[in-house]
Amino acid sequence: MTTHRFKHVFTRALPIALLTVLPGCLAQAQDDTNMGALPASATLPFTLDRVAQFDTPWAIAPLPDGDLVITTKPGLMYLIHDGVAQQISGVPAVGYSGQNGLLDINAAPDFAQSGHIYFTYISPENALVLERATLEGTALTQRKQIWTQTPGGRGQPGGIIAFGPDGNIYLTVGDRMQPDTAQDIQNLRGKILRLQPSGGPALGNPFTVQADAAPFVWTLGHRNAYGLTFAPDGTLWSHEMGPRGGDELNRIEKGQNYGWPEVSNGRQYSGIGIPDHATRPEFTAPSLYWSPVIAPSGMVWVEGSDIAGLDGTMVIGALAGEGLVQVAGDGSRQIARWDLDMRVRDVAQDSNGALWIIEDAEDGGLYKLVPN
Ligand SMILES: [Ca+2]
Repeated sequence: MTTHRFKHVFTRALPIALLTVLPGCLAQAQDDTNMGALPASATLPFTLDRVAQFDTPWAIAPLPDGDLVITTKPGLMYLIHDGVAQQISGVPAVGYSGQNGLLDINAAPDFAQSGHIYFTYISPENALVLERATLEGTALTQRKQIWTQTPGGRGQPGGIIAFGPDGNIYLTVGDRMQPDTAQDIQNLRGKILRLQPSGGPALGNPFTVQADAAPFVWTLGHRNAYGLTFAPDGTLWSHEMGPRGGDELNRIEKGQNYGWPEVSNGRQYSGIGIPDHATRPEFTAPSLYWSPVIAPSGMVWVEGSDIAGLDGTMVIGALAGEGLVQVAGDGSRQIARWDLDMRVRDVAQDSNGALWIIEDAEDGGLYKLVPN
């Protein structure tokens, strides 16, 4: 990788003075931000309590009363109350295939009053849809499509929902396996969108002067982001899957371009190289990256946990990494990596402070993390 990076640096015209210091700096920077080769932690600060299991669960939504809602990729939704799962009725038909299906779910910040719950799925027509419904007991009612991707696409759907402190919805949309669309401001793939909870682009988005799709865009140049979370100070963090290598943790800032597919710290699956972020300063580089990959999926900012050392940090699920990864709250380093011998699809913290994970498998477990 280092040689690869130098090749791209040296093809650019750089002052001689810079060349004398740059190689060392870049090699250092690369080592400092690649978390992929760091060893797993020898001990776990928790044990796992398997509470329930589902066919290919995808996301966990904590509710204010301590209950959870679980989605499954094939298209079912469950309410978990006192460890017992009840199926939720009124869920729309989804296009279930490969990476597509019923995806993320979040209770609205005013759920206790409104009962509003927001979820994403791939429609039978292969479009990513953001929908709002009212959860009444174990039934979805008053469903409304807030946003529908036009055109749709193939895999790599994204679909992660986060509510901002500004009251708006932030939504990841994957590149749908059409990488070049991530750089097209008028194509809502490979983006993070910012929407009003009732639908329509949020006020103050960076590209409002342009017509049609662009007013929804908050950031661009993303590949397939399955993690999105706000820190208490309002910082928005996201992670995304790289190609072969180069999974990224990104600090998300208004109007920034994160570079996909022009730059990546990974390679194409064919083995063909892609220029690193450092070769193109107009693109925002990741805070951390993972080569080899962990395939990050799900992310939570932890506050008020009974597990030692977690507060003020972010915990990320890992599919290929088969466990959890803990990163510092400022995105500066990986603190721990816990091997759990399972593909972790999502991680969440309930209203009582307990952490939960779900496993990407046909008999995928829902586990509570119990402090040691
Ligand atoms: Ca990037």
